[in-house]
Amino acid sequence: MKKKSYLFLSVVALAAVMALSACGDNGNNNAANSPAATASASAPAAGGQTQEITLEATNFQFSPADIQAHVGDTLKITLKNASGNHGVEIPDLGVSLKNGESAEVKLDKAGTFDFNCSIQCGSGHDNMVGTITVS
Ligand SMILES: [Cu+2]
Repeated sequence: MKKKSYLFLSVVALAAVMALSACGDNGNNNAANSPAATASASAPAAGGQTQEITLEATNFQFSPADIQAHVGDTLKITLKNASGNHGVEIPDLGVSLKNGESAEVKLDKAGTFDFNCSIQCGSGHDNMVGTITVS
């Protein structure tokens, strides 16, 4: 009976020892040179903020016409007619405002909510639209 199995085990053991010792090499440690994390300059992405928005209506547009918000935010919207006579309605959010009126809406779902002028104000009435994007 040959003792091949003992020989095999010895080779394996030797290989294992060599592999372990190879890990002893100390690589360059550049942690000290790492730049400090740059301060976050952007607004927090999480919802829960209250945004006060004065929607200014002129002949014939709203400003701002593109409103961005996050789920969980509350929008306080006030309509202000700067020229002409306009109203605003946001059908999907159940909001309808006349000049000088305000409404507070809690945004509890993501989506795109269109708003439009609610008073037949003239030739550009159909152009008076905007969007609230909630993400
Ligand atoms: Cu109108």
